[in-house]
Amino acid sequence: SEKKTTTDLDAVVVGAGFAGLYMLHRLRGLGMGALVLERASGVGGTWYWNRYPGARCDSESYYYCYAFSKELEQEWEWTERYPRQPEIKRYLDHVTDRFDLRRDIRFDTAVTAARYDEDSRSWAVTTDAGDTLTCRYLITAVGCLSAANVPDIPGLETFAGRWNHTGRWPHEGVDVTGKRVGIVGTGSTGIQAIPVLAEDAAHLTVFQRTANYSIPARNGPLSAEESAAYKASYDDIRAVQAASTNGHPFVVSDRSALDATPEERDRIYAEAWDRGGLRFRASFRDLLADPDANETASEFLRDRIRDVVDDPETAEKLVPRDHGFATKRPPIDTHYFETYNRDDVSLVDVKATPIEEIVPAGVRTSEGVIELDHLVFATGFDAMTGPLLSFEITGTGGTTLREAWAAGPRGYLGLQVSGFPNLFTITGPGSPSVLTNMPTTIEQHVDWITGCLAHLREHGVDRIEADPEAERAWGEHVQEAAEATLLPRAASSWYLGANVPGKPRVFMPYAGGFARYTRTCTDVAEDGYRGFVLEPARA
Ligand code: NA7
Repeated sequence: SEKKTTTDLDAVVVGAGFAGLYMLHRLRGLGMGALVLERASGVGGTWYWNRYPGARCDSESYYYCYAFSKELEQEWEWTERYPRQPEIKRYLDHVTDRFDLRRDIRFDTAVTAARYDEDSRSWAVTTDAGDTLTCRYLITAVGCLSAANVPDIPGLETFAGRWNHTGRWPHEGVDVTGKRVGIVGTGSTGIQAIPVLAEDAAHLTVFQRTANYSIPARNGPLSAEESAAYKASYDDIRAVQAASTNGHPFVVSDRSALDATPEERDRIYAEAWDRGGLRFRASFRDLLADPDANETASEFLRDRIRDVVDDPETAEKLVPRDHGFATKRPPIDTHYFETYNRDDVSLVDVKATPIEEIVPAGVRTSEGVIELDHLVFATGFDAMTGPLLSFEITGTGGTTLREAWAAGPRGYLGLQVSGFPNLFTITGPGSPSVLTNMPTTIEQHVDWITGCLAHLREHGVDRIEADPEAERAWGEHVQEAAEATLLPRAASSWYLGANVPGKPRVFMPYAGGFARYTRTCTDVAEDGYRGFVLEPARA
């Protein structure tokens, strides 16, 4: 096909998920010419790709959505407490059409490279169709969890059955009825998929590396009354989210777990357990700050696993000991631990019984071959940096982002990287992103970038770049904020890059809290974009 060159766009946005869609809407509002490039055939990002059985959001539907349009908030009807993947995909399709976004999205178009040109102060973006687009601003909306991590297990190519990564699930679905299925991974994804796969499979074998805590989701249909009540209180809900640590509309208790008597603590945890969901974390103020406080919650949750799982040996394998509750991303579930009471489900602890190789018939562990027809990798993602390094971004002096990040990601506010002028990274490393309710964080970033672009235009500026010193100070602050919590102590956490062999161990998201982060971003802007170097357009 003929190679096309599109020039003089104000902005190119990479990705058409929650972030890219809203960014396009705001760029339109500025009267800017913008295009979104999307490798998938439809909108949705995470919610386009993650179609595995049981795929569902762990945030509740009434706040896992955009806040920018009151009309949208009022007209959309969620059907369940936690939305399933198809429902979120429908929502994002609705948003796309309602705001007439589709005409400026190029689907089935993957960006292969982007190169900054200092003479024209613009980016040249090339696509897998061989097209080139030039634009003043390049804005990545590639998500934090979109680069699939498939473990490099010897012999995978010899497997006679089929295998899939959960984040690349076939759109036609996978029928596991009557099949012997294996699943590797017990993170949020595995914990959602395991009970659903167990229903259909002839036998399910779970390969667990690190045992995990999980809180029951207590999912169910959203009644008309509940829905109406949320809709009537959106102003309050949004205010609580804005003032929160994690972008969820929960008020964290101001009590220390250590000030409560054991009986009080048990009562509070039992109530949180019965209510279900991520709110469990808000039971006390110091669960993520004080190891002794954390241990009280961890121990409560270990006991629940022992209550639920009938076979004591299996229960002990499932009890987490390597990390404290919520120091890794805490999963929530529907009948996860109960699933191990089925006689057609078995658990392999791969730390005790390692996977040695994959053979045509299945998985060979140190104890022999487990025969399988289908193998599922719920093995997570090359988080935060993976998506940004999946195509080659070249900044000033011919330096690539991969080179700049060889020792781990750096960036200012998670929004810009020095050496890469006019590049904005929505939910980039060093932003709160994955520690928060994503749509909330995304809107804050997009709004900030929109304000910044308006400011640049107003002041005749056409080049903005993070100052290396401000970037260094921010990096230090990100590490200090992490050290003030228990999060960096979870050695196997993907927040640290620990799940990807060879990845630098750097704590990537900003753990200082969403409200504090937002205040910092606002101050920086009000202070004339402190820490950014702004250069007026050349005559
Ligand atoms: P996660 O949370 O990274 O979980 C991946 C799971 O796969 C986890 O249990 C890993 O064990 C396991 N894993 C990864 N590689 C291997 C190998 N090589 N062998 C055995 N087991 C392995 O990804 P999810 O998709 O569940 O969730 C990602 C996020 O999506 C989630 O946090 C939410 O934000 C939504 P490990 O713990 O590394 O020992």
